[in-house]
Amino acid sequence: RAKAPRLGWDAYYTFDEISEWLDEQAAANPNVASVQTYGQSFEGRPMKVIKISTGGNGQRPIIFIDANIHAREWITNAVATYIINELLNGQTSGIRGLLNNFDIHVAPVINPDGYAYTRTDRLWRKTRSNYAGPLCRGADPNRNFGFQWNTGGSSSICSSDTYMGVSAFSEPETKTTAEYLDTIKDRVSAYISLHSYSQLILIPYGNNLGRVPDHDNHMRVGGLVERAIASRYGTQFETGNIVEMLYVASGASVDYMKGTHDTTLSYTLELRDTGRYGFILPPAQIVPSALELIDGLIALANDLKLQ
Ligand code: ING
Ligand code: ZN
Repeated sequence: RAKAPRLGWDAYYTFDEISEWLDEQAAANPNVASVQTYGQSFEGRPMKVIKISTGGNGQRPIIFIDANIHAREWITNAVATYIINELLNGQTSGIRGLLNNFDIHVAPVINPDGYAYTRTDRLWRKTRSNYAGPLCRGADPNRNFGFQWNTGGSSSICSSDTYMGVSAFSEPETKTTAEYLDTIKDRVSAYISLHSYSQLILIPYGNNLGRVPDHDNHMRVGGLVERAIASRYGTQFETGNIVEMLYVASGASVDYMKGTHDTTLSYTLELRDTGRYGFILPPAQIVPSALELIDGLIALANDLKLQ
C-alpha cells in the first residue's frame, strides 16, 4: 500500500495539519480508508472521521474512537493519528487480527476550534461558541451530549470549565458527532473516548445513574486492557466507574453511547501521565503512549470478537 507520511509523532501538529493528513491517508489507501466530513465546528472547521475497513461489505462491527473533545488534551489527537497510521501501514498480527474482525472509525479532533485556540491559550478545554453571550466563550463538549444532560456535575455558569451549554447539543461539535454516531449506532460495538490525563479506564455512567447493567463485563475487559497496556512499558492504568474513580459528570459522549444506543463497551480512557506533566505531555511520550494503547485496543478487540 502507498504511504503518505508527513506526521512524525515527534511533535504535536495543528488542526489544519491533522485535517490535511487525514485526507492524504484516505487518498493513499482508497480501498481501505475514507474520510467523511460530517459537520462543521462553530467557527467553520471540518468535523472529520476516518473510516478504516479491510472488507466485510460494511457489515463488520465498528470500534469508534473520539479524541480531543477537550482542547488541551493534545496527547489524544497524537495517539489517535498514530493509531490510524498503524492501522493503515502496520504489519503486526495484532493489527491484522483487529482489521479482520472490525471496522475502525476514528475522529481525531472533535473540538477543532478549542484545539486551534490552545495555540494561544494552552489550557483551554471547551468549544469556542458564543451562545451564552459575548462575555463567555464555549461549553464543555463532554457535558453537552443529550443523554441525561444537566443531571449533575456540570455547571450552568457559562464561564465555568464544565459549562453544560445553553441546551443539550447546543454545540455543533457535539450535535454533528452524535448525528454521525446515530447513523452507525447498530454497528458500534465499542466506543472509546480519549482524554488525558490520569491513566484510567472509565466505565459509564458519569451522571447519577451510577453503574451500567453490564458493569462487570466492562470491569473484566478493562482488566484485560490494563494488562495489555502494562505489558509494553509497565504503565499502570486503573479501571472503574467514572463517579467512583473521579466525580459526577453528566452529558458525556460515553454516556450518550451507552445510554442512548446501548453500545456493548463504552469507555473513557484517560491517557498518560499521572500528573508530572499533566496536559503538557512531552512529545517524546507520544509514540510510547500510542504503542501501549494499541496493545490495549488489540486486547479489547480480541475479547470483543468472542462476546
Ligand atoms: N476527564 C473527563 C471529563 O470530562 C469524564 C472524565 C469522562 C467524566 C466521562 C464524565 C464522563 O471530565 C477529563 N480529563 O476531561
Ligand atoms: Zn477530557
